[in-house]
Amino acid sequence: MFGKLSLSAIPLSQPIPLITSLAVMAILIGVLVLVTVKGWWPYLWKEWITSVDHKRIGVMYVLLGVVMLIRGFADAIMMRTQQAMAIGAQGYLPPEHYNQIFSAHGTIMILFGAMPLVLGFMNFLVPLQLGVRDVAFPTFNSVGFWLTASGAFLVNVSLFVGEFARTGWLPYPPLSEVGYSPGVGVDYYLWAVQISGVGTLITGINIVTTVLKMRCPGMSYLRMPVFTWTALASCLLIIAVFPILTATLAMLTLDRYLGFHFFTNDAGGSPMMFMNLIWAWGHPEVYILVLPAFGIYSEIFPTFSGKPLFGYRSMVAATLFICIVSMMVWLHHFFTMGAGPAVNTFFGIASSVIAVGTGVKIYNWIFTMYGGRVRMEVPMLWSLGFIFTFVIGGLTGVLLAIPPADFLTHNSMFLVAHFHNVIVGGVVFAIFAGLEFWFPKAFGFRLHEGLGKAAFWFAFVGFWVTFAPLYVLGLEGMTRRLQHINIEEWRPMLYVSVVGVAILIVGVVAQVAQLVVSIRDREKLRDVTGDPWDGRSLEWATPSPPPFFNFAVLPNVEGEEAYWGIKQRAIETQQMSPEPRYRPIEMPINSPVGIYTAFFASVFGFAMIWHIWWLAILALVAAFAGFVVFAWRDVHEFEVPAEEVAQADRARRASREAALARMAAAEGTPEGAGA
Ligand code: HEM
Ligand SMILES: [Cu+2]
Repeated sequence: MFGKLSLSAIPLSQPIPLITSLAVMAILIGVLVLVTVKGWWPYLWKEWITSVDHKRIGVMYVLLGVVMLIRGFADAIMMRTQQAMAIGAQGYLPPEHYNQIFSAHGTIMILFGAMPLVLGFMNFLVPLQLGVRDVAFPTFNSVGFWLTASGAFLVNVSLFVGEFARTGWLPYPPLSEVGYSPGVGVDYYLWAVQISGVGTLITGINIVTTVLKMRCPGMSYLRMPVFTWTALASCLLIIAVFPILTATLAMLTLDRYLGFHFFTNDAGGSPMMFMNLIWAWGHPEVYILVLPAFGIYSEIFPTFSGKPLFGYRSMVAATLFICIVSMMVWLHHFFTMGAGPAVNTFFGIASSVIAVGTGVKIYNWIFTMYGGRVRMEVPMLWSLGFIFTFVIGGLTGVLLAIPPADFLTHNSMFLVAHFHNVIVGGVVFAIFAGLEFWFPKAFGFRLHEGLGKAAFWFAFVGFWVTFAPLYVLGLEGMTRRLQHINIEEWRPMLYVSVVGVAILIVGVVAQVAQLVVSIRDREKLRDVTGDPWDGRSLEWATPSPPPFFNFAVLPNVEGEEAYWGIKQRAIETQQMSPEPRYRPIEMPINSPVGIYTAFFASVFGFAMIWHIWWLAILALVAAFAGFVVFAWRDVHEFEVPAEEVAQADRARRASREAALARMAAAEGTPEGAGA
């Protein structure tokens, strides 16, 4: 009846997961009770859960990512403290638990932390930057988000019921085959990643279609903001490689469930095939994350330097170059596997060539600042921290891409330091820069500046104190994923690294405090203009937060930096363009199909993990039935009357006119006159 599921699946004898489970459940129940008592359900259901508005979906993606980032950070704290305590001793984590933690940490950080954050930025920004009202398939978009949430949910369930994989974040066979991993851990991994992968593919298709088909009048390809370009490149990669992931996981699933032998040496399969397939997805995956991050920096450097981006066209070319070459280097992840010198040389050179494209970008960002009036606000601090950190991460990457050098550093702490340099310095710093930058757009008020600066400095210093010692340890020969350590010489550096984690914790606390304080002081921090940073692209032409239809009348773009041009003209002539003729507009209606599908996808995944076949079949049928019902609906859109559109837009125009008048008044004063 319940397959492999029994009471023994709940970790009653292990205090750490048990206490965590109970605490998380207490918080969850608390939140649910609060929402019920306050009567917030109708609002949440109508405005958020069933919303198909790309901005709301973007915000929910970001929220999911932030929560999972904190969860992954908790794992990181445990790993670093365990290793510091386990020098010539056992430490406090039993081996099988430690192995689950590093597997969950990597999986969560990449697939359920960074990925939703990056997808959230794309969802929120791309339609605004293109001057359109929504993505190409709004309801599909909601399904994509909820499927990602479903995967994240299953990973967290593994903490309470059963176990997680002990294979590392990429489940290499034969370790992940039933023979060596008989439990449900790998199955949790397989179904969680499979379900969220479908969601990611949906979002990828949506963004690519939006960029190719839905730009506002005048928005030619070479006038698109660089963030939108990077979103396009990233989503093209998603469409190219996520199907590989799906197929690979499906093959491993067949191996585990039905005794196929795709990846076992006996009976003719090959574990090397898994390596090739998983990294054919895995390497592009890191570029799926880092390209949009480059896009975020490309918006921030011009804005805070008061200058257009240097070398716009070379930036676009470099983006596309990286997009293509990133698919040709996967084999550098297994140089040591005996492919021979010719193959290794090819992949070594291909890998190093990516650094050329990245170098172009770094120079462009530096030249953007050169001669500009640079404002050192919080997004800019993260961006400068990124340049420093990422350049070093890139250099050590080039080192690893030299096959003979990789024979020494492969699977060592040096590698761990390298990829955290690029992934934290590149992607996570971009996320924090972007959150600070676009927060006022999404919510209508800025974040507290002092706490933002504190958060940056603690995170930056904490990052380096944590990870620089790992380079040293790697060169001293320490391998990754050690549960306990018997070489006394490694002690000092392991201790320094723990100090770094303590500094990072302060940074995280500052970040959370910033949010709390800013919400408390939101009236003081209110952004009335919609353009708090003197921005250059179209999202800053809307009020903060933008109305659900984004633009009352689609903008007409005449040149690169669409909004900057419109703004300069208004300032020169001291007046705005004449009021347009407002028309009624059509907007898509809300739909519960996303949450409905995700609910049954979660049940399906859970049932498959525990071999509860009847429930799996039922849930699968229910999930698809939802789609069929949805496809048959008659009403897709509702009409917003012209009067409502006009009213919203007149309010926006009034606040812009007030801003113009303020600027004109400032012009009269002595300092203003020189500007
Ligand atoms: C900021 C504090 C962080 C710390 C202290 C930390 C710590 C660690 C440690 C110690 C390991 C190696 C475990 C081992 O193999 O011995 C590791 C692995 C990993 N981390 Fe982090 N991490 C942090 C943040 C992140 C972030 C933000 C990401 C991604 C966005 C990330 C992604 C990964 C991945 C993919 C692995 C590889 C896991 C594996 O090979 O199984 N980490 N981390
Ligand atoms: Cu790679």
